[in-house]
Amino acid sequence: MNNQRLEKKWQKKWEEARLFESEPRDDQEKYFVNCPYPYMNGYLHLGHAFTYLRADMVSRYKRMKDKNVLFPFAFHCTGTPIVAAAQRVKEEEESQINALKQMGLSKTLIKKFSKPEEWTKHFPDKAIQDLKSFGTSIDWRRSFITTSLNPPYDKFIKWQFNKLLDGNYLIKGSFPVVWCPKRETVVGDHDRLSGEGETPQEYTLLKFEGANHSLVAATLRPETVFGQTNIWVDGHGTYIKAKVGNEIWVMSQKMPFKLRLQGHEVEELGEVSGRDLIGNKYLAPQIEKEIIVLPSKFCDASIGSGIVTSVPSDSPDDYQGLVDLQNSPSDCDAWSLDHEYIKSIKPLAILDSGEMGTLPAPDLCKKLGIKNQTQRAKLEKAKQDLYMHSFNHGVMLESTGFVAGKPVEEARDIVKNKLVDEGKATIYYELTGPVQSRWLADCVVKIVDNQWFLGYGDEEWTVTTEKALSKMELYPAKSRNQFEYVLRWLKNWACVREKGLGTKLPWDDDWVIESLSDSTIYMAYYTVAHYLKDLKEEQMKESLFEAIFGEGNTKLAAEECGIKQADVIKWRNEFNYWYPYDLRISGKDLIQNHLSFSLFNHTAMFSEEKWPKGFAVNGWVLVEGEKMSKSKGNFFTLKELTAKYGADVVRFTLCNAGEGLDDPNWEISFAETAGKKLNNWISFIKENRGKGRTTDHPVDAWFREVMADIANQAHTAAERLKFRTSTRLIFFELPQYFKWYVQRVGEPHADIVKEYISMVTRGIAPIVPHTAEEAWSLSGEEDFVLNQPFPEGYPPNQELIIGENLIKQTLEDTRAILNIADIDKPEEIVFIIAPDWKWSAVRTAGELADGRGQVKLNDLISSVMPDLPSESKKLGAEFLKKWVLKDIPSLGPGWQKKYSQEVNEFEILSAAIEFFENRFDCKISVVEADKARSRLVSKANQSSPLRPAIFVS
Ligand code: A2H
Repeated sequence: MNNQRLEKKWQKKWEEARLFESEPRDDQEKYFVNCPYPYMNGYLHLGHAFTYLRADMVSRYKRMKDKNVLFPFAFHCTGTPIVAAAQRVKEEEESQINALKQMGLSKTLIKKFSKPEEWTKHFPDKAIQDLKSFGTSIDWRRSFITTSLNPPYDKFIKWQFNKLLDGNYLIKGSFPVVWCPKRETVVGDHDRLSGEGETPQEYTLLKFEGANHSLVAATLRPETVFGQTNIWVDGHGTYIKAKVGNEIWVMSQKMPFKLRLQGHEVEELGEVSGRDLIGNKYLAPQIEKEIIVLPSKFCDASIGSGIVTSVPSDSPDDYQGLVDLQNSPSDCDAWSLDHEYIKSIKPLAILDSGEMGTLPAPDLCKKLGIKNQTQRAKLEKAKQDLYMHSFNHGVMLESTGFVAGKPVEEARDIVKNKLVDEGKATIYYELTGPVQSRWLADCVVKIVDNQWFLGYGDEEWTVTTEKALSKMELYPAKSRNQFEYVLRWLKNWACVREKGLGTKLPWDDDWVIESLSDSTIYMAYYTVAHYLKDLKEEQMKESLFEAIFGEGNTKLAAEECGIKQADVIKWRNEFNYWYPYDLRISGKDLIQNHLSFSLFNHTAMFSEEKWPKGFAVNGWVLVEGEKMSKSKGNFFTLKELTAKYGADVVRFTLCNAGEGLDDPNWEISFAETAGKKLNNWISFIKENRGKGRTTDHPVDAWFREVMADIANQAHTAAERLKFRTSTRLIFFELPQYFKWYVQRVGEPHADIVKEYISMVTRGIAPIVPHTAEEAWSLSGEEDFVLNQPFPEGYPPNQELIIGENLIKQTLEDTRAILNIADIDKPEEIVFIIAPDWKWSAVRTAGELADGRGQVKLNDLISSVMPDLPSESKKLGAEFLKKWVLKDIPSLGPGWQKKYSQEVNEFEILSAAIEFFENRFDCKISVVEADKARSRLVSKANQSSPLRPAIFVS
């Protein structure tokens, strides 16, 4: 049977059995897992598939752990991308039409995509098909799309925002936002082609008064004004003179535009060349001294005003710029500057940067061997190091007067506020880095009035959210630092915008709630989504949501909304049953927004027992070690991969791609061979089911322990969501042991065959569910494998495990020796086992070993030698040396455990004589080293515990 037919068969059976339609059950513990819904402007791809597979593996695993599992799924349509793309289709823009063509859409269909609604229908439908073919265990009855296109969800979000407003979680004000000048809209992270994470940054714009105009310069360090020595401009650049309010400023060419967006009235008056500014003097703010304008190469016209105030004591750029001029009489000449005067300019110490001293910039430049201002990389590093260091450790010196003795951190705001109050500076914003919007425009900062913000910067809210985090289980545990950092770092978040699909602010129709803000508590909505679907507009009053999700009275809500009270109670109970969610799985890139926002909003909206219980984060999928991208041609949709390989192969390959925070890597060679591996398992079952002997064999007990051991390890891994590890153990390691078992016993025991088939099949069921169901039914079992327990095992009997390893090791060693000695047909083989004194020496070494298993030779010699019988002393010293220097390193950490067991090597090997004789077709015997005589004596000296000496002739 072809894999895809087999997969369809099982998908149909699951659907008919309604296996994934989860209902509350009082007698069973619930487990609610979810993952971020995808944005609906295209088909699902391999990156989506990885996260959704993880959620599906957990769902299936938890079902096998007898949990009542809910795994729902929905579709995100909020924001501008869909609207923008639909608009482009309407305008018949070629690249947009081609993108849709490439998705395989027909011409007539593409026409329909000029309406946003078409996107929100077409792509969810396709995503459902794709995820069903992928074998996901989703309860599709609870699916929905976001935005006002779905009235119940729209009402739910309105209820949320009214409640946030009541709770003072929303702040209104004028705020700097990232702005697309082309589309005239706020640009969230999702609306960017590049520049994710960049934000507006506050600068102090200093004014330098001249005879008939002022120069303006943006600084991040207003507290350093005390150390100003000169002003930098780009001598080859062109500046703009403009009237700003009542003042006349000289600034970069781009600045008038930016200033207007930040609320200034600007009238451009004409151009000024950089060269004409050089040599002039201007009154510097705060120090009220005239300082000279000098040329520099590092002035960047795209930052601030393109003019920089120079503080050579604390800015590596400024210091190096000055040194360059001082070193070059010819440059001074070329700019008509007096070289002697330039040489007289000295850095002024203004603050103490602790271990970096009071003139940190000159010191650092010399230390790093910076030669001139064009060494950008070195200067950039010096700049960053010093910036952080001064902020954290700097203290203002006496010479700074009103801020003397204050830490830099405090002085910065004091100086800034004073200069702004005196009209000598103003606040100005620039982005922390370049941002390009979806509409291909370079973004800038705009100050927007009447903006609404979620107050993630609020101290009290942050502390409550930190408390919620502290109670959560995180996978992997080491992601906790990142979450802690983000909760502290998050500032107020602009949660509305002027355009796009979504839910309007309930009290202000001009604003649409943006896409990261309407997807923070929707996991709660899943619990009742299938009930709310059919309600009429007038039935969806706030009281209904309050009664289901909050403290509301069900009777009053039922009356107001015209719904049966019994229904409202049922829905409320269903929410209470499933909530909070147990696990949300997501890419690690969403820690800094989606996941943290979800946590913040839960603490605002719900009582403590409804706060999320777990987050799992994973890396980004790589294809053959490279980032997946359309331009590289290594971009795969879920649909094409499932069509090519079948769902289980895609799942198996993705599961094998990685676990934890590392980026999972899709290996094509694995995908190419995975199908065969899975089919082999089916064939194995067909050949071996019902077979096996019914009499006992001594080695049976060993294999039972191995199964228990592997199951135990796999179970531990699966509990930490490490399904790659669990699958490797069960599907790759255990079969190797089974092979050995068959070698040892000839025909395996029937019970063991049955148990082995059952265990492997159950162990791989969360990962490759179709193959597992087929295998389960082929092996003659009833019901779905999904309803069976995942293997758990137990800590095995170590004696049995070590004993069998001794036989395996001895077989391998013997083969190696025969090989080296080039003996085809040995006449006799003798295994000579180590004497007791070697065992006790090794145990003593185990007691002396440090955490990494290492032992000091001298310590071992002085503990062991006195107790050795005199005839063994010489041999003893040699043995101890070899053990510490050669054996321990090759055994690896934790070796001690193996040797702490009582192992009767003589008995174990003697019991396997027949097995060895069959292998080597000669006489085999086992001798204890101290009983070895004549020809065996010298060989016997080589024996070690668990490594008998092997004599062959
Ligand atoms: B800072 P960001 Cl003491 N081109 O001010 C090049 N550099 C510019 C610039 C432009 N158009 N506009 C501003 N800058 C400089 C003082 C200072 C600064 C000290 C120490 C460090 C320091 C005195 N120069 O900046 O990363 C300004 O110099 C280190 C971060 O490009 C401004 O602050 O945004 C800083 O660069 C802005 O740095």
